[in-house]
Amino acid sequence: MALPLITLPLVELHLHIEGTLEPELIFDLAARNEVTLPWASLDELRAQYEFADLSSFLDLYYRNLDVVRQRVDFADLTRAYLKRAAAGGVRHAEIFFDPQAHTSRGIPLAIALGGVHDALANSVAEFGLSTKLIVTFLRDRPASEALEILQQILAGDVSIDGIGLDSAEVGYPPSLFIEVFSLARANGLHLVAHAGEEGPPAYVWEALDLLQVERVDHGIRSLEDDALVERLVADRIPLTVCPLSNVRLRVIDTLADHPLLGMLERGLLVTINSDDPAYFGGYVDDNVAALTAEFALDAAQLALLARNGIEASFLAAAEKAVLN
Ligand code: ES4
Ligand code: ZN
Repeated sequence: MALPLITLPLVELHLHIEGTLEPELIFDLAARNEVTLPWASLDELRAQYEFADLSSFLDLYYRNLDVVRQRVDFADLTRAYLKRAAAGGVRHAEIFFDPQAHTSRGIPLAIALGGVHDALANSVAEFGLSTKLIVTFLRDRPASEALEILQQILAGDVSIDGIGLDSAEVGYPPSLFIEVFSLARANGLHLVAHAGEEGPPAYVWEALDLLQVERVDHGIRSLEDDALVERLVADRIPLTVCPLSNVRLRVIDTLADHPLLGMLERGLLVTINSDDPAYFGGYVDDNVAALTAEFALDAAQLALLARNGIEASFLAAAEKAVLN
């Protein structure tokens, strides 16, 4: 029997909850919290969404968060993502949350993390979408700060599933975070890191060898190093690839230049994800649709990508079996 032409995404593994803050919600939260925005209209805000590179995007991403202040704001932001993801066919999401994007502007950790947790706690009942929560540390801030926050989280009452590393990559190698990752590992947390997005293959090696990450976020520059590709294939280390992000952050020129097919041919365990969908022009289903149109992906390729997402998740084997 022929497979259905479009296999909807089941799993999303690379999604920054802060990157789901849509322009409309920015205006709503500004009104709720009596924040004066530098933009007179939605169109004026949307005109800012042209990025030269990762750092020009991160400037706007951190700046827009100024409107997210109360526990209910964090819950509303998270609930809006869950609703949209479920509508796009997502059944399980492993969500990144950046504590330092909030603590650094005076929002208590408990407010921010608590609000995200409030929404996640109801996600299965409300949206039929299971979740895991991965706390990501900003690699361009001191590792001592990350360590302190991890210690606070471990002592607190919101349980998390893993840690990761994100923000500006070049100049901030994984080796800076060995102690943070050791503590997380000792506490049974899953480990991931952004590496090989703008940074060199050497950072992917460090993430694997020094941090012992189980997945690499982005990782597309791994293709520059054959020995690294062999290692990733041999160990079945998943790469959480984000095609529309790669285009919008100018990691590649156009979607047609995306190395997805080559990555699959080389046997890499590639998954498709949205990264920061409010900024990069689409949610995970939009990423899959764009790839399908660009590369004429067939049902078998779509099914492989969906299966890869399930395999790469941190779900238990029995939970994976339900999705497969
Ligand atoms: C990010 Cl695309 C990307 N890369 C690194 N850090 C990030 N934080 C949010 N989106
Ligand atoms: Zn990311």
